Amino acid sequence: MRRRYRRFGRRSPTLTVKIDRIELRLLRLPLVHFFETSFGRVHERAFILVMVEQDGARGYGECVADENPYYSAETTGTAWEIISQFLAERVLGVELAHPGDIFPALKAIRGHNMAKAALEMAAWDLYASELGVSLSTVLGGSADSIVSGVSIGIQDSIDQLLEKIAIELAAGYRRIKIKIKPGWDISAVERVRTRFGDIPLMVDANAAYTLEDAAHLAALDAFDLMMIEQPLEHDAPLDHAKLQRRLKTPICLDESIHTVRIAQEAIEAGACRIINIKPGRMGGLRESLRLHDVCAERGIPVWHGGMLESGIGRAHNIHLSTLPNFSLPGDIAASKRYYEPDLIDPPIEVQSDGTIAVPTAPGIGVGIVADRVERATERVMTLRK
Ligand code: OSB
Ligand code: MG
Repeated sequence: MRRRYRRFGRRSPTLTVKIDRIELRLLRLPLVHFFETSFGRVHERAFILVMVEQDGARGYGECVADENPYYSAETTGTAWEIISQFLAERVLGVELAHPGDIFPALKAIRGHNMAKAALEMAAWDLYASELGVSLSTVLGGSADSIVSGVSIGIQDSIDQLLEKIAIELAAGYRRIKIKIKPGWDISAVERVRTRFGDIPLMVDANAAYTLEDAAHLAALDAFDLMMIEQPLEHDAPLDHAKLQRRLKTPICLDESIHTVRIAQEAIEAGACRIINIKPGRMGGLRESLRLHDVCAERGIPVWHGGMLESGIGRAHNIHLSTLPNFSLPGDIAASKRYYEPDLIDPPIEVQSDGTIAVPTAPGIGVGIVADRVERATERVMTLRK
């Protein structure tokens, strides 16, 4: 029992979770700079903001599902439907001992992890706020700052990519990740290495290759990359294992990892040596903590991924990243790289040493600017028991 408490966060003997109101908002924010992956280019981000209320206290969670089902099958539309039609009734007015009990309470609903995560994470924020401690404390993390890297999308030219990298290195970021796809891979990496030497560098293919590209991908071994993230399709753990046997460069999985069990099987099969944790992909913070622990036990380092979150989702990510096996820099960068202004004030900033300070105020510990949220809102729904 003790062990369970430690694994799923700090518990209060008196405080319980009993949500009496849920508010969903569909928001849309323009991106400061377009973001291009192997799925295509985006100039704005639509997402659902979930607010949960308990006796007047509030907690917030950001749903990372996008408008389009490209990175994952979930969308803003499916998440809205699943939260309002299936998840809300399983938590509204239901007394649970801890926010870590929400994910199991939603077990009847298969998948839809991003929808589940947004609701669950809002409840964690509320719980930590009510305890008067930061979310990282409730999660069991101890770091007071986290190490930040950047994810740089595909650009119009390699010269532009090099300029962006120069700017981010000057800002202090401790790891550069570039997106790759067929036709924008080996020569881009080669030019980055030629210009910037042995900077901490990795690539993310967002599932753009197949095992038939193994020989081509093996050419990346010459560049001493920290890892190659999700080279093959999301449903191909055994192909990743075959590819890993042909590569020196460690494979990191992102899109493939939706459950702790899939992660265990992927690790056992040799499909990856590193895992990227995104709580949206896992169904929330409880499952992210479990994945973190399973990876730690098996000697698999993890790092925190990003989904172009606003400062609200970003704050959650910072708190989760304080756990000890987050030993590689995450895709958690300053607000101003994404939104100007962000939904929070003060914004999240990166120090010149490439670190981000963990907010110390209760809950996620950031100030949400109500009128910015209001102005970005396209649709609102309130759910009560
Ligand atoms: O694959 O990690 C990814 C953004 C949206 C969807 C998928 C991914 C990403 C990023 C951006 O790489 C990370 C960030 O800066 O938020
Ligand atoms: Mg990725």
